[in-house]
Amino acid sequence: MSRLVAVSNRVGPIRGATRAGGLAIALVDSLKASKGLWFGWSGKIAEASSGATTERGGGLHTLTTDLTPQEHEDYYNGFANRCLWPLFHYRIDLTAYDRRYFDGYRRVNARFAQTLRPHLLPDDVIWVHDYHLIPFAETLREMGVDQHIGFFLHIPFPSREVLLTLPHQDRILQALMAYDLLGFHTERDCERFLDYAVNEIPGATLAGDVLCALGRKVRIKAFPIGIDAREYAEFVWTEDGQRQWQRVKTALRGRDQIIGVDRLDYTKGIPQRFLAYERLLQDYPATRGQVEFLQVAPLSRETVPEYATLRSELEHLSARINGAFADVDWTPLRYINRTVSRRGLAGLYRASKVGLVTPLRDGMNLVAKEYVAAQDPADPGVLVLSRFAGAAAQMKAALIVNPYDTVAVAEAMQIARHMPLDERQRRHRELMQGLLDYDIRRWSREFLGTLKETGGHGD
Ligand code: GDG
Repeated sequence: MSRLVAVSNRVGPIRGATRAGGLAIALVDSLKASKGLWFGWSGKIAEASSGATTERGGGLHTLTTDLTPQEHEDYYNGFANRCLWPLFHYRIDLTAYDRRYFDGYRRVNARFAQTLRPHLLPDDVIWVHDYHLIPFAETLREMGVDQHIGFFLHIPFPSREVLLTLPHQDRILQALMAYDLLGFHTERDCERFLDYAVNEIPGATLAGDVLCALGRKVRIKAFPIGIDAREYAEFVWTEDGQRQWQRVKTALRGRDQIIGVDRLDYTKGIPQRFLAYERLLQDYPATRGQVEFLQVAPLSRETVPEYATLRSELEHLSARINGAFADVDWTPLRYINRTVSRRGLAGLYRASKVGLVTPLRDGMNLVAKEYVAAQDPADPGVLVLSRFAGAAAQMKAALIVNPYDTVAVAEAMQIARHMPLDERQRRHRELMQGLLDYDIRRWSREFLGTLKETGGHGD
């Protein structure tokens, strides 16, 4: 059995951490099964980048390296989070291209690849994750590494016209061609990538799902990420799950709760969602005093200026809505920046009649899946889901909305609140079946299976 080497910007959190998510769990499973190695940034910033640290424990082998303050600024904050992240989410207006960022991004990727190189074994299968590490394989190939290397993009792949606005986008495309397999969440992402590659690389050809260009062959395939739905449903019954569920039920006193859960990020459409909720209270006066909206939005990327702007916008909007509609015994909108434990979150979902997942763009969106998994099959809540989330391609039994249309989103909240039980059950059954059919373990199994049979496409 070949060994899995997983490469991601952050290694872990592995277990016990409040934010340990499905991805970490899926990787840990596959890593343990193959006695694999997990490599990436330690999460620490140190004045001098001091080689790498190896750790073994709990059946897991990790290799991590620190970033210098300059590397952190250029590679992580700069090119990854102020350039690729907004651009790939269609926010050209927020994309801050800077040549320094791009150089730093390539330098860190090259240094990471050089750090990993001596630890590689001839039969290794290497799985690189996400937009931080696009050029990683290119350096490995330059150093003669010919093992199977796959890449999975967790965020959307944008349309060709959007990508062409990025200076040096051809370097990104060239870097992607160093892999054997490129995985995306949806068929639409694959199509957008192929449209871009076939039209922008002279001489590129496509045979089935294999792209031939620049002397290499790369397979392109969709692998929609899932969750462990069975385990997630159990979270409701844990101590934390029960505690949060009961707290909310007591506080609600029979009112309907609508819930939103997102990292505080401008891609998630939180201001538009607040406006849609305001619209609900305006257009349907009977909802006043009868519904509460809970938005959990833990802070993220706080050192990136666009996130600070979003934070103050949301503080302003939430104050405006509560100021206009609150009563002495009713707070229409509860907006919290605190991180809730993973199990506690399941209790909050369970206590909510409506799950409002309305990103402006999203690779997949796991909150949509978690909300469904946490529902009571006998009396389930209703998922209202943005058509621009990758999840919408799979979760067709949700109420699909356009997040920019605040009137329609307000209307969907009303439809969800008043949906008859048999329709809620039917939709929930269909959604849950989808989650069970294609869960997180199948996602990693299929990606790795495809990668192993795909290798050797290089020149
Ligand atoms: C990227 C892509 C793609 C949120 N608040 C709390 C908390 N969370 C957890 C959720 C969920 C996760 O964070 C968020 O996952 P998403 O999928 O919604 O979004 P991103 O973080 O942007 O992830 C995305 C994903 O990668 C996987 O490929 O789906 O499209 O953007 O699990 O529950 N967890 C806890 N407390 C919180 O307060 N414990």
